[in-house]
Amino acid sequence: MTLTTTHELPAFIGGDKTNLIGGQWLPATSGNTIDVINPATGGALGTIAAGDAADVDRAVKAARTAFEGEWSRWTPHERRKLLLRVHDVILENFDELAMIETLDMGAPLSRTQGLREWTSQVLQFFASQTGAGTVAAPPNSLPGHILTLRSLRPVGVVGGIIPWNGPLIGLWWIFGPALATGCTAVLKPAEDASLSVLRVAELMTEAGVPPGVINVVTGYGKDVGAALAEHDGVDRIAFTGSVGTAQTIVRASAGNLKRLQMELGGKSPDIVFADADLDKAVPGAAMGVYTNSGQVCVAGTRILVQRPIHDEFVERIAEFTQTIRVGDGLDPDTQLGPLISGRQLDRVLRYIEIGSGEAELMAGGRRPEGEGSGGFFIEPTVFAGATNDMTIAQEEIFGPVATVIPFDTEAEAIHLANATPYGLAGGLWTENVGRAHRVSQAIDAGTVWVNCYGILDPAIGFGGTKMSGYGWKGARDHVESYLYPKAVYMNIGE
Ligand code: TXE
Repeated sequence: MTLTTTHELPAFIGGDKTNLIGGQWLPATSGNTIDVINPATGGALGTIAAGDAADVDRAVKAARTAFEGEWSRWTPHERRKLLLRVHDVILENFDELAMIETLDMGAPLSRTQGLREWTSQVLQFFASQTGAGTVAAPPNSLPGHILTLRSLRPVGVVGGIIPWNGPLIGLWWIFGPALATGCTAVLKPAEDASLSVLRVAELMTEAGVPPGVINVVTGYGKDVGAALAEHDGVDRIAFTGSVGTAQTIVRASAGNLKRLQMELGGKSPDIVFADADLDKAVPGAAMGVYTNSGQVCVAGTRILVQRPIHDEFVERIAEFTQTIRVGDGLDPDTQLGPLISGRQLDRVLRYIEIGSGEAELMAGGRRPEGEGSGGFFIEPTVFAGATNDMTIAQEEIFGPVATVIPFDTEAEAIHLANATPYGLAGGLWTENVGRAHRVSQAIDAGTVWVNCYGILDPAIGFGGTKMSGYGWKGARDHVESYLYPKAVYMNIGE
């Protein structure tokens, strides 16, 4: 494992970061801070503000003032131009953002730099949607003197609560539709990974986003997230995270019946049929689990393999897994960086211990050799000889841990695929187009990949069912969830 320390760090790294509230950068009202830890070294990268309910209240009021002020008169055309300016400024500064993300949450530069094109697409997509609320006079069944006007109005102040596994992706699911529709937003990044969000907010301000339209309050979930979920001035919550926290937010948001979007975890199946092209299916299914060190909501962690190819598949995925380079994300050769935190490392190690008692450990399972950096590294890990009822097959581990489960028939594969409380995603590998169609329809999940895994077009989007939550991310559905329909019936007769 290589650790690189020779990079020139962005000037943004280091020092005490503050919150963006109503266009001003302000420390937490309490004065409290949280240390920012580089997960590859365990070393400090400065501090962020430890906000609380007082900061949330200020930010929500600033967002409300902005929502009701000049911003409400911006035309769709002006908002589109703003989103395109944001697009340009973000892309001009993308190398710096990628570096900040790598230092703050551990994903290798190969991944964070690779988000450039996706970021361009997501911003262009939301820029293309600014007319979504436009007033129309649809045909109706009323007498001719009744003119009906139907429009979609912005819901108001949106509270965004995002996790640490990809803030540079997650923030656009909030800021993008907010700018497209004329909403305003208060975003709470995860306490473990806030830096890229703060830098993006700074750049968005430079690009001309008016004061109060986007606000960022950093801090712990129990302080900032809970206050956002409860605040009567927030009209909608967009949350990505764990099921338990989602349930807390649903309860807390009942006071003013907030609209909710919940994108939660998964235990997604990835089915490899005997007719699959194993040269593609082995690395494809493996990286479907390991990407971002397994800290991906859609990770295909249950690999269901048809019995005739099961043993060969297990052998090959174990071999492939051992070739993956784990290390500091700043090293250009690194494929997998560290986990986000010591807490996450402990969680993954605990699951590996449980898995070792339940199934057969085929590869990985340890902290990498020579690991003495203080970073939170773990080897990618494969378990085989597993059954779908085992803990490692039912619970979201959120680490680079693959569980291989054999099956005999297509019907059994579908049954096993759906035998989980989650329904976020799934995948399958086959050369039979009929089977690809049948099985992709039968998997009870919001998103299914065939002969690939994890690709995502913002114009198409993804989402979940069952305990993976509700509310589509991307596409027109996402934009419309930031709007509410309004009808005006006008008597224009004598
Ligand atoms: O999640 P939390 P954690 C899963 C994954 C992971 C586990 C725990 O299995 O191992 O959850 O991660 C904020 N009110 N996922 O504890 O708590 C918190 O500050 C309002 C899957 O980090 O859900 C952070 O900003 N907000 C998931 C955000 O919620 C609260 C991604 C997510 O944290 C809060 C992350 C509260 N009471 C974890 N408590 C995915 N779907 O990708 C915390 N938060």
